[in-house]
Amino acid sequence: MNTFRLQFRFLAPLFLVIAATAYLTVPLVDQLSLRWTVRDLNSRSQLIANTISDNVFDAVTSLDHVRLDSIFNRLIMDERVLGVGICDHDGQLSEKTAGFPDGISCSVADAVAKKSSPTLKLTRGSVHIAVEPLDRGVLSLGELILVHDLSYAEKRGEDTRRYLILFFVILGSVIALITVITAHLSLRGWVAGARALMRGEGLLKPFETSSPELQPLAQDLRAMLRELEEERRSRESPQDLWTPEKLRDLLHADLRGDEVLVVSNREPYIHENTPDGIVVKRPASGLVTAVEPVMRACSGTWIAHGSGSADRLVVDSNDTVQVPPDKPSYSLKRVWLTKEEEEGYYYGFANEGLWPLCHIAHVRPVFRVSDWEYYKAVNQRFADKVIASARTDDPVILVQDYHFALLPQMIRERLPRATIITFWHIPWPNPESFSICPWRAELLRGMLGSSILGFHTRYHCKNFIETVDRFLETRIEHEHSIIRLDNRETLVKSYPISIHWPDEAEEASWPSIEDCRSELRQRFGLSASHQVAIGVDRFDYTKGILERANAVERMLEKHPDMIGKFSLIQVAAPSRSSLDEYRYFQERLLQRVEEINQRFGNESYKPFILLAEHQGSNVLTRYFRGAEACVVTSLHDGMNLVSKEFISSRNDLAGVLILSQFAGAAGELPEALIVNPYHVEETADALYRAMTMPEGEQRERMRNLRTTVRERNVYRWAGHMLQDAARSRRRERIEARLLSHSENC
Ligand code: GDG
Repeated sequence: MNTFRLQFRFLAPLFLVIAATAYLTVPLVDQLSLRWTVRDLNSRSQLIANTISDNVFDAVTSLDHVRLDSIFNRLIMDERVLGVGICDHDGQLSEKTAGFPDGISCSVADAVAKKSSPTLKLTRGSVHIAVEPLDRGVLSLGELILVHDLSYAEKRGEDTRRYLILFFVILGSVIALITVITAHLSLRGWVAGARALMRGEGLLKPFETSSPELQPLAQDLRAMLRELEEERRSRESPQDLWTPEKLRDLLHADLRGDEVLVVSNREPYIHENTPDGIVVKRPASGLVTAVEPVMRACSGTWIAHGSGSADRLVVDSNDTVQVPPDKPSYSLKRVWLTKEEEEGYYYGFANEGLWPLCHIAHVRPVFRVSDWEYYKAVNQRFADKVIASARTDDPVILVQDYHFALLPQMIRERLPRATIITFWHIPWPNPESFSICPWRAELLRGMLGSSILGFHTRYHCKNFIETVDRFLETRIEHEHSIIRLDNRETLVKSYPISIHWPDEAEEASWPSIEDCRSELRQRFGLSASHQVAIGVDRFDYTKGILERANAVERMLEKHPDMIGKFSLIQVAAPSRSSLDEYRYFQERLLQRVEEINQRFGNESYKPFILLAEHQGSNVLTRYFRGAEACVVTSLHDGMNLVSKEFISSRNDLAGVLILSQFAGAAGELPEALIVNPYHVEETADALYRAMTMPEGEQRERMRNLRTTVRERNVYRWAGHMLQDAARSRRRERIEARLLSHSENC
């Protein structure tokens, strides 16, 4: 509306000016054209007179009327010549042609011819009169009168006037049209500029469509925003730690209590039938460890595969159960899968295909068409469940991991206003490795249905962006890590995952370090001074457990004095054991462990103690606290939470972390002993160094490690993602408002 008012204010004076110009110009052009016509007729008349005067003279003097008529008749054959006549010395019209206008006498002709514009208005129209002397030498016969019809000139004037008016009307319309279009475009330009400004992007790029006049302003604002953001982040001092309360506040303030849904394959609580009745189990999963605190804070709905034998027995008619069992604070909605679906989608496509594809662990990915079909179908099933569970049309949906690469796009199609945050918990390979997957484009498109796509490290983000660049037609803003596909944008960003940092009450519930040490040693029949390193992993070939065993062997070779005094206790929680690769790996490890234990051990001593069973989380904490070191030698790992759990358990500031350079955590924890697990020598040396490290050095390293993990805890991980989601929602709301404003205009 405002635009129209603006345009009207500009157009009204414009039309007035054009009308006034037309009003002044038309008569002027009329006069000008008459003057040119008169001048033409003057010369024409003179030319005619000069041409015929001799002949006329001869005809008159010889009284040859026939000849005179013939000359005059030939003249009046010209349609513009109305008549020709001769005035004698007495001022009488002695000769005249037929059609000579009645009202023109010799005196009238003389009078008119003397005027600057020798024209005369008669009843039948205007005429031009020219009077030329008819003489030869000193002899004069009188004057030749030539009368030209001026009606054709009048008609031409009328035409000119009409064309002129038409010209002014067209000119006015064109100017008005240009004004309207320019006004609209410039408004849209400003709107686009404002939008880009709010996105904090685009305006600095010369090829962006935003209006140039906004660019300096945008630069200033962006710089200011960046400073504010940095200031805010730097203000994240230990006093301003991310806590469950802070996360809850964020959800209420920034997301205004918006609906939050989580989707993952693994459920956070598994109900199992046992001889003692139904028991609830917590799975050994980094993902569950990380996401559970978020759900506790926001009381949303978690949708996951119901895999427990008693899962169906405890749900309501909506397949939902309230959890945690001791203090229900959110809903767990279960999706049921058939054995075939689980095998195809989970074991097949996700774990035999995508898992080895994304981890550089030298295990070949297997891609079967049937698995792919199940993967698609199960993703669709979860999408349907999410859509059916959503109470609003713009929920915040947290999609977890490589089991659901297609889900974001499937949800997006039905809930276009949803904010979909997908977190990929495992590494992202380089484009060459990813190209192995026959359905690479479909997977990438599916993931780009997300509003935000999170990885643990910048390196994984870079790999993902390069992969998209290689295989899809998209627009990528490398500066801001934004990928645009089908008019939608996905922010690709790193959010290093972490753990819940224990509070004082939890720490107080832990047994003392001394108790943990002695309990651990007693359990495995070791002496009080026996040195122990601990490893805790799912029994997975990516975790480098075999390389760890090799390092133990090499360390004992190099330092025989350690034989009988050192053991590595390895917890290997069973995982995906039905898959061939996992079985082969487990068999190979058992064999290797057997060899090492035979070589260096005896009846009462084993240098490598393998516990291939799931342990309670409180047991793990005690093991961490009772060991001299924790060994993480993953061949490739998205982040690795075990390293952070070890650090959090060591409030005595003792203990050494040995950490693979190929775990995402290595980037955050440089005070660990960083090793290349493929380098047996280096890992063996690190083991020895850990066992011999002075207490002071352990303290220094551990203090820094603890500060890092405490500050960069899991609430910060979730908080940063949700803050970005809130920011994107605010931006979308403002954009929608601007769009509707510009459309109303
Ligand atoms: C994926 C990524 C990323 C292990 N054994 C037992 C047990 N666990 C717990 C650990 C830890 C979790 O499982 C394992 O987490 P990780 O991070 O080490 O590894 P993944 O399971 O492969 O997790 C990984 C993670 O997702 C999060 O994004 O860090 O890179 O691969 O919490 O303590 N827990 C219990 N008993 C066991 O026997 N209770």
